Amino acid sequence: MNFWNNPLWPEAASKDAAAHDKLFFTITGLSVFFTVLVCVLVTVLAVKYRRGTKADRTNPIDHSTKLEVLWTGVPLILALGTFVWSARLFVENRDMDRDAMDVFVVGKQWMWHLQHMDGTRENNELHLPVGQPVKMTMISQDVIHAMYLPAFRAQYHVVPGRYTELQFTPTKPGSYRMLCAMHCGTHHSEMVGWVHVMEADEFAEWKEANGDKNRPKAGSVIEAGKMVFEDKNCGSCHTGENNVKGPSLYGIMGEQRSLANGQTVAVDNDYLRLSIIDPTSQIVEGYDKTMPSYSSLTEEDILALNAYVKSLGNAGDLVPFERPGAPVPPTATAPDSSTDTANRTASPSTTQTEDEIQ
Ligand code: HEC
Ligand SMILES: [Cu+2]
Repeated sequence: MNFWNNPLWPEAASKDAAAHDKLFFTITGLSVFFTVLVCVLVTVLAVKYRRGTKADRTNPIDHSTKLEVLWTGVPLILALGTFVWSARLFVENRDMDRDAMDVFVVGKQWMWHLQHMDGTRENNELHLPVGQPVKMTMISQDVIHAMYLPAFRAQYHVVPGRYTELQFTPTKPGSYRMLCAMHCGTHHSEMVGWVHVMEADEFAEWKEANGDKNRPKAGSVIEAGKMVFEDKNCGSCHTGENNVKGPSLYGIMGEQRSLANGQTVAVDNDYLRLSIIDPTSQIVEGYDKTMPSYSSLTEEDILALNAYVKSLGNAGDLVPFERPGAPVPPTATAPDSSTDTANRTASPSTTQTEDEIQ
């Protein structure tokens, strides 16, 4: 399946591809239409009124409100229409699907490094089951790259120092190009790979056959994170409860944090990453600058640590053990669980109010 032989158009192999193609063709069509219209008018009028022709030059029109409204109004409506259309597609596509299958991506000069949540690693290749929404969490180890999957009409920058996300749903089995769309150095053009979309049972077989070969000893990403956590002795300060040495990391993913400087921030992958490599940048309220910096950890170790922290009592996820001292969650009775979760995880040493949590 090599679409280089057909340079005009890559295959449409994702859920959003058709909608994006429609928009793309509409914008291209409009541009071609107006370009041709203006070119033809310029040529015809230039020829007709060139010096020396006998064209009728009596009563030259110097103003026509009707014409002006027409040539301002029509393009305005068309432009606003395409704006609303594309903005809606964009917002829909950037609204991340929480139930999507997670894939971690690290870009580096000049290769793509991909990891499935069960720990299976791949380089410049990614195997996916058909019909399954996929969410990539991506970061670069060096310069700016861009994950570009033309057949899925998906592209997003992969930058050092912060996570970006990309989601798509492959709809057709086959092999499709994975490219880097950001000029990232000498061998940028070689930073290419393949996405292999397979039927669900084939994918399961592939996992079975290749999992062991590619899987690190630690097993899943969460287990790998746990290994780093134990290796670096994070647990000497972070236990299941807030204590004098450090705050509990249980259930913090997705919650709000009050900082010593009075700010409130949301705990997400970026916050966790910063807390680990540069702890003094954001001090949790009630604590001092006692956590050492772990800036020497690799991006992969940090991604694994994040996955591990997220697994610690995040509602609906893997819960290794009950948070000590946590009140029994009112699962059956409380349909509006947002404040309950916040209350459960609000730490005794910080003074979060209901307002801050919102
Ligand atoms: C010497 C004790 C100590 C060690 C060891 C330590 N931390 Fe911390 N950690 C703290 C303290 C104190 C804070 C709160 C102050 C701050 O934000 O820096 C904190 C905050 C954090 C936060 C932000 C938590 C929140 O509630 O918002 C994260 C995430 C974190 N640590 C992860 C780690 C990881 C991962 C490791 C191991 C690689 C680690 N820590 C090792 C003491 C420690
Ligand atoms: Cu690149």
